[in-house]
Amino acid sequence: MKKRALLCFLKTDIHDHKRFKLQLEELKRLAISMGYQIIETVIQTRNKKSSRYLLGSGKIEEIKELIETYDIEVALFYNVLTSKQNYNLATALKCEIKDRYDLILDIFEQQSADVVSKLQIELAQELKNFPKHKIQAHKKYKTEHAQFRSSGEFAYHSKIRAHDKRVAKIRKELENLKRRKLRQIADRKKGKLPLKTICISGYYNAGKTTLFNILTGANKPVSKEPFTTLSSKYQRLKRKLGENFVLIDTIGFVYDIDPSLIKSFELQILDMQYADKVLYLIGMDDELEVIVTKFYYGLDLFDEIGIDKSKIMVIFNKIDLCSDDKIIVLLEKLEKDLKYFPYLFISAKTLKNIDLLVKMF
Ligand SMILES: Nc1nc2c(ncn2[C@@H]2O[C@H](COP(=O)(O)OP(=O)(O)OP(=O)(O)O)[C@@H](O)[C@H]2O)c(=O)[nH]1
Ligand SMILES: [Mg+2]
Repeated sequence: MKKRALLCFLKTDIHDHKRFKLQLEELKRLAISMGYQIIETVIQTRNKKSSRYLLGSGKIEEIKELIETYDIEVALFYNVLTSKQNYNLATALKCEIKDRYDLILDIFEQQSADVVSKLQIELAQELKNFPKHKIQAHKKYKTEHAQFRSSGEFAYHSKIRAHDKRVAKIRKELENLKRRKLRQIADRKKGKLPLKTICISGYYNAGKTTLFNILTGANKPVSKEPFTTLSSKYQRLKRKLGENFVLIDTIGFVYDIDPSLIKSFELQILDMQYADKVLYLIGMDDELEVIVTKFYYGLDLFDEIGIDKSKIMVIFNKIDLCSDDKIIVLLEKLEKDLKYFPYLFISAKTLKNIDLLVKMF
């Protein structure tokens, strides 16, 4: 049975329509991919967030009614909530509360199969959820009967200690894995014939793994679902296409992701930082305005995670799904910024321009 969900969104910029549309679409896509049944969507436009509930108290009353009428089990907020807001909302609405950050972490958790991703996700969850659990535990032991207070207090402090211990342990394990990865990166550059690394990067669903598979002969999983690939995959370029290249397929990003969330994938970021070239793959199946918005956001994200612009190649994929006119209009819209990058239009499905792409390596 699918969980019945209500989507909630606080829109703080009255004049913005484009970004908002994309943000809401993205929230719906993520919620559906996590198996929620979306029953209703509540949007409030006001320029100030309420520190108590994020949304105004009138809106909260409205949401309460919707939850009762439609038997809603979870309220999914686009906006990232503070621990206090989360606690207040859960108390007032009496249903499960999740924000976009939690939702993305849930998808990551569902998709993760390898040790590195699991550790990184667990650490991000510990750091995100702990302040919320702390508030809950604190309220609980304060409201318990006085004579039980000391035992409640003990449980509370032992929980904090367990959290700190677990976080320290994960950090140490990740640090070891990071050192091992840096050694592997250095080894690739050392040999007689140093290997050049090409990292395929970009939004989820852009076709990164599809491209990786055709360039290397691998058979890694491909799907329309968000974050099919989490941990990095490495494989040599097919021999007939060229010598001494290693391709890397890695985690995709999502529009408007919290930078701290993408930074939790430190090991995958190392792959992008140390690659000789980064292919910034963009799907041409989105609407034109969405492609433009995503293009600029992606560039900012590369900047944020320390990827040198000089090694980025912009690759527009899925041209089998779009008209020539769309390509012409897109080029006009991006003209002023695209000129700083080598770029190409390809189709990883029909193999259009794949030979030209390899020549650009
Ligand atoms: N029509 C068309 N579909 C494509 C093309 N490239 C990829 N796809 C499809 O797009 C979807 C996503 O492809 P993936 O290769 O899994 O995308 P990804 O970028 O690796 O996604 P994540 O691993 O989730 O980050 C799949 O359904 C592919 O079959 C293309 O050139 N044309
Ligand atoms: Mg993939």
